[in-house]
Amino acid sequence: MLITPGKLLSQINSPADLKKLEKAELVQLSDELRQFIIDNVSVYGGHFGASLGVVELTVALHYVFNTPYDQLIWDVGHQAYGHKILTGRRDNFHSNRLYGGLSGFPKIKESEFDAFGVGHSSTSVSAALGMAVASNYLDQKDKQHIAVIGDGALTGGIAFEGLNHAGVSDTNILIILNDNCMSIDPNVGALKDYLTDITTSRTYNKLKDDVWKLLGKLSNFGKSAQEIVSKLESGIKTTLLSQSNFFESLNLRYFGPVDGHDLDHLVTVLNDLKNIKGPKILHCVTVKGKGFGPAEKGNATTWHAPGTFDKITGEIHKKVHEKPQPPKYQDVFGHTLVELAKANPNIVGITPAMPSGSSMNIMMKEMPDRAFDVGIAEQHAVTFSAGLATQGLIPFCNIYSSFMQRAYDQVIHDVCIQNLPVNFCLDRAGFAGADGPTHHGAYDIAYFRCIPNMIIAAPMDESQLRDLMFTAQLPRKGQAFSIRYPRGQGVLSTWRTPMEEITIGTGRKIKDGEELAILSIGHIGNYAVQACARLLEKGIDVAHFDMRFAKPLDEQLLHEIFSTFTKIVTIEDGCIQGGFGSAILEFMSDNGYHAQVRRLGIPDRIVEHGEQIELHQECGFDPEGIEKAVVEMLEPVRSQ
Ligand SMILES: Cc1ncc(C[n+]2csc(CCOP(=O)(O)OP(=O)(O)O)c2C)c(N)n1
Repeated sequence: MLITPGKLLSQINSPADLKKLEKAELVQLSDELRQFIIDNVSVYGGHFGASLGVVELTVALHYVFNTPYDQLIWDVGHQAYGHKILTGRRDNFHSNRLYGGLSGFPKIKESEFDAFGVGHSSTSVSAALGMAVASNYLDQKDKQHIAVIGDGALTGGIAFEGLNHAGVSDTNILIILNDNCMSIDPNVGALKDYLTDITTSRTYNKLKDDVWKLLGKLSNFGKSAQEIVSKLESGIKTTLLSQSNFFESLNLRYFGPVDGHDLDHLVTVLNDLKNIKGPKILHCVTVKGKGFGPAEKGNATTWHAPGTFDKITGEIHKKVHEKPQPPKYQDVFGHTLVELAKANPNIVGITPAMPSGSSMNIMMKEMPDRAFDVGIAEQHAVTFSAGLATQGLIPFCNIYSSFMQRAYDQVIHDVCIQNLPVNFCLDRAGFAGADGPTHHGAYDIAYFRCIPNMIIAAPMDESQLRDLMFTAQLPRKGQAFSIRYPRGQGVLSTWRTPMEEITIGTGRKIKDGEELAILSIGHIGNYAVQACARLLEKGIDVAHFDMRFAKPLDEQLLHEIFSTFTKIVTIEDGCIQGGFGSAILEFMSDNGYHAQVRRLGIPDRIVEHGEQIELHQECGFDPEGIEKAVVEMLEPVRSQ
């Protein structure tokens, strides 16, 4: 279904067209842009509230700055739909996040207007600063570099590292703080409180207003503008010694707060800031979901990425199923953690800014003093968990597989070297789906497998997830325990199964067979079950083992397997290089077995976005792909 853009928006094929509009027309354009986003997302799904919140900012930025020469970097990038639509991707926007379609995030190879690829948060300041330093070096001193970062993304450590460096740089960098008091869930931490304080402080804002009044006249001052700003600033600093500004103390000129929906004012302010050299920050206050009643007034977390909905009533479409559906893995995690925590007072939960996404919110609600949202701070989440473990607590630190990449050193240095029994639950392991390569949980088996003192497990169903979590909270000798599971539903119709211990490093036989053995790990093993059934219909009877652990491997079971089979297929929803299949190859080689091993999994290339099943098919490890691989391996034998 093609969505028709409004009258003005239909004329905008690039920011150059936007610049032809009168300033007075920009409000109408913003309304049309907002409506176009609503029309599209209500039908096709995707991120929503964040893009609506920056409509005016997006229009103003492209109106004032000379993109793509000026570099505009959106932090995380889930709010960049308006940017995509204004930069030549309007007519293709209905393909957003679909297989083969536009990416849901800015991406260098998608458009020259996407200055930097994003998806993981808090990178914009560092990237913009790198570009700004390069521009100085390349003598492009007129070039502007703008990072748009949310108050949520600002809680990430790398953002602070960027600010710290930016403050001592002589660069044309403008950081726009898009402050809507929300992360996906309500934002957390002392910085959030500080931002609220600074937004509501009367004294501070009165003085800042004075600066604004003068700034409006800056163009008349020419070169002396800089001097005037400096004077005013030092005046403010002296007056507000007791209430010093965090950003200014880092040597960043702080402007604002301004109303991020007042387009006219935004255009004026951005034009003024263009003339002020040096690193600076503009604090914009916006409303997530702005302009769409149900999102603006409703639950901002729900409207972060609501799925499809009725754009008139705001009713979110729910899929209707004839049969009861299996629960989502994340919910099984959330409920099971509470169940375990009720029985074991030492259990605590940690999430870096994903209470809803990981279902840690269930524990946060039931046991607020034992479950922590630490902000978008994966590194901190891991080391904080390590600290908790030193005192005998049993942390369950839930981090999406791809976000765990951020905390690799912390896992090695703070957890594994110190033999601390921290439990990691890695949600969204395997293909994330529509979020694409930045969010695929492809690497965790490989990157954890080489770390000593690390146990790596993956459940094939919800009941196993519970058993693994139960096992993980039992006393053990100082190893980390990683349990990975995918986005979406499990396979059982009920999740509240009785829990029992699984001996660490043991697999299980799912099915006997003759000619070949399939070795799977995790939920993807269910595809192997389907493939075995299809093969059986063709008269091919292969064995299937659910290995459950990639580390330690079930060596006893593997000895049996390699003594019986000379053809092995391994399957994992993770990278082939260095992953579970590689572990099997190592076992084979180390023990002097000779078998033909075919490894199925995520290949050594970047796999783009799409439905999970589409990506499994592309990579050849959907049930049909597995069947094909088995048939190919058996072919020479069978045709003899
Ligand atoms: C490293 C990392 N951790 C977690 C996320 C998941 N995530 C995506 S958007 C978001 C909230 C961002 O909040 P903010 O920057 O304030 O933007 P808003 O959505 O409020 O506009 C989070 C936690 C991520 N993208 N990257």
